[in-house]
Amino acid sequence: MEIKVLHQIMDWNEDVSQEVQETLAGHKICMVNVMGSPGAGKTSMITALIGALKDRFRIGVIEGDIAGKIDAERIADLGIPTVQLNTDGACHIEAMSIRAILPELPLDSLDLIFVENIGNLVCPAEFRIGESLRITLLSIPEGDDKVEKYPLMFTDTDCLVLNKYDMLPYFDFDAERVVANYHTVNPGAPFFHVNSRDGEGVGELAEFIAGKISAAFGEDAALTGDATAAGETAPAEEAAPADDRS
Ligand SMILES: Nc1nc2c(ncn2[C@@H]2O[C@H](COP(=O)(O)OP(=O)(O)OP(=O)(O)O)[C@@H](O)[C@H]2O)c(=O)[nH]1
Ligand SMILES: [Mg+2]
Repeated sequence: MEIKVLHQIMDWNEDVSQEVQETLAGHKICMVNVMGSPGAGKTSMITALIGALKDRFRIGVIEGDIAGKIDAERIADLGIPTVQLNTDGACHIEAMSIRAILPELPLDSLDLIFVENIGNLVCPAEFRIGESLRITLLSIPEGDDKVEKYPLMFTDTDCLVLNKYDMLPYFDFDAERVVANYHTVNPGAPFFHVNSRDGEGVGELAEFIAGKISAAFGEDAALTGDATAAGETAPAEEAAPADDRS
């Protein structure tokens, strides 16, 4: 007997993901799905990338957290249009939540949206949310065995950020092992050594993202207007919870 339920849910998410991607393409917006463990430095990296890219692209942020709006407040303090998405227990964001939340952002005034996914090395990799680009963070204190233990997170991504690289001298972390394992599951994929706290390595990562935007929307996708115009108007808002089906 065919078991259909999980298959239908996954297919449906893929359909909505496609719909979200088409909506964003219509607005010439690149959406970046930022994934990694709790505390890996996702918000810190997004903050650093905003600093590196805000003069070239109009940026918005969707902050995914199980509860609270601490991260959204951090980003909104930068003058960036920000929406907090609380999943109320779900361990990942699904495409339908992004579809529901997009109207809360000024889409006509944005070129780039960062989505901070729920801190988790498993579920977020399984659910496309309409993104054009996926970034997986692994921070040095988490250990150098994570690619072997959680391969999908490193297979189904467009780049790996080894964050908290400044911590390398203090941890028994073999970066070459990690990159070798990463390239086993994701041959030739780019990786970056980043310190999100002081900005080291963020410039290279920012150029990678800018290159992807240019490839998708052309060289003139870079900002021609006022980089901060969108950010001056929109406060952090709380949106409806994601469907709890983790
Ligand atoms: N030394 C160092 N600390 C960092 C770096 N990036 C982030 N941190 C610190 O790591 C802690 C967690 O950073 P966050 O950016 O909040 O991590 P997160 O992944 O957004 O965390 P959650 O949203 O809770 O999953 C904070 O104390 C940051 O200051 C880094 O590159 N180097
Ligand atoms: Mg965060």
